[in-house]
Amino acid sequence: MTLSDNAQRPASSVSSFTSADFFPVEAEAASQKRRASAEAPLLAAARGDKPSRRPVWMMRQAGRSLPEYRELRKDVAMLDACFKDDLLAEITLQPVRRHDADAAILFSDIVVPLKAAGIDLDIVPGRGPVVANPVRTLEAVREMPELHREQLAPIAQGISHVLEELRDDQVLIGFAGAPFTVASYLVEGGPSKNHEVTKSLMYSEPETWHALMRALTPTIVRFLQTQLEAGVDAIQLFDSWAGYLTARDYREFVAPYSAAIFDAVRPYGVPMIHFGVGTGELLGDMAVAGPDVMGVDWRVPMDSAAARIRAALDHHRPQAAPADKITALQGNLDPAVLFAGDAMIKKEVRRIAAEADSAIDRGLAKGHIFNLGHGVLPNTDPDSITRAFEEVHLS
Ligand code: 1CP
Repeated sequence: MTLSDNAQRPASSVSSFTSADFFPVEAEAASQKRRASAEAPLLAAARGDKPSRRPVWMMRQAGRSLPEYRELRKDVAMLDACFKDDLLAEITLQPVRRHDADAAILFSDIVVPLKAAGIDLDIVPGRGPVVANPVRTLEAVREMPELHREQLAPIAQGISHVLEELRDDQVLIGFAGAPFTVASYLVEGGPSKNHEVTKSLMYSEPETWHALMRALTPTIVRFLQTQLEAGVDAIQLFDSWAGYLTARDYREFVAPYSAAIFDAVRPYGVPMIHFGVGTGELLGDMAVAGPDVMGVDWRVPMDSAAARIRAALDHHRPQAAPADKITALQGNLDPAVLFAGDAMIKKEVRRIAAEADSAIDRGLAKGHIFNLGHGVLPNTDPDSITRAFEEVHLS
């Protein structure tokens, strides 16, 4: 099976992947590598048990704001750092040591599996991922290379270094970009404000769009499988830019592929988190795709988010047990609040904790993992981040 075989399948078979599209599932072997205790606060909160303290980590906690990160990266390009096992492990661990985080997020990027497969792209400082030859035709989709296990060997190696140092109450979160968000970089050729080239391809050439999504899905699953088999304790699927879509378009052009990814990864038995920016209108549909934990951006209060998720799952799974009609919640401090001083940080942490607890008490959510409502902003003072972590642990 090659990616071009995938791309040639008719668009009507959107979500019907076979096991041959992915690596063989090695769930047993993967579970032996994991070492976080089942009592780790993040795992307890994701399952719906009472954690020993409110777990917290921050998207983009690795890199960016930390002087020790800038020092390590001084002479190393971003993508080179992602493929050096020692370096990626050290960068992953820096924020955990500094802030007493309940989770490490693997230092990598959503374009790493594309780079590993041989697609010509770079991460340009101050800009983001830039693709040499944007993918906008069926021919270009068919030429996309397949991802092989050995191309990700340094990442698997880096994960085993991280696991050696984490405490057993701290989890390692692996991640991937969801097909829509990854496709947006491939189609636009780089970061985009409005995603107009991507949307125009979706609307005017749906066959090409579905072929691209079909081609990307196995690459993303394989990237996650590699991380899971190396021992990550949880995964997050970032659909950062899905909030640019209407719910109708999301359902038709995106959801089947994100759902196929959750289906493929579920046998590994780890918590699966889903997040996108500005996705208040999509929370229900994103939850229906199958995650255990829904990341909430800062624009929607946690209790409203929980009610939206619960309503969508109730509608979609009328016969399911009550516990399968809710998810855990992750979020949702506005990253800008970290610039606003200790009093405001404390006030907002308490408000968010109370809103999440109210949703849990009312049976609308399983648990709460504290996070930002998007990533740490580059100029954030690391001490403000530490204080926010302390405040969450007191809440
Ligand atoms: O030189 C540098 O330091 C580059 C900045 C940087 C960093 C630190 C980039 C370029 N990527 C990363 C690491 C990264 N990327 C992580 C690691 C760990 C952590 O979270 O602490 C993660 C999870 C990502 C994921 C990622 N990359 C996303 C999804 C999350 C999100 O923020 O929405 C996206 C959209 C990207 C693309 C990307 N990579 C880098 C940048 C600047 C961007 C965004 C560009 C844009 O605005 O479109």
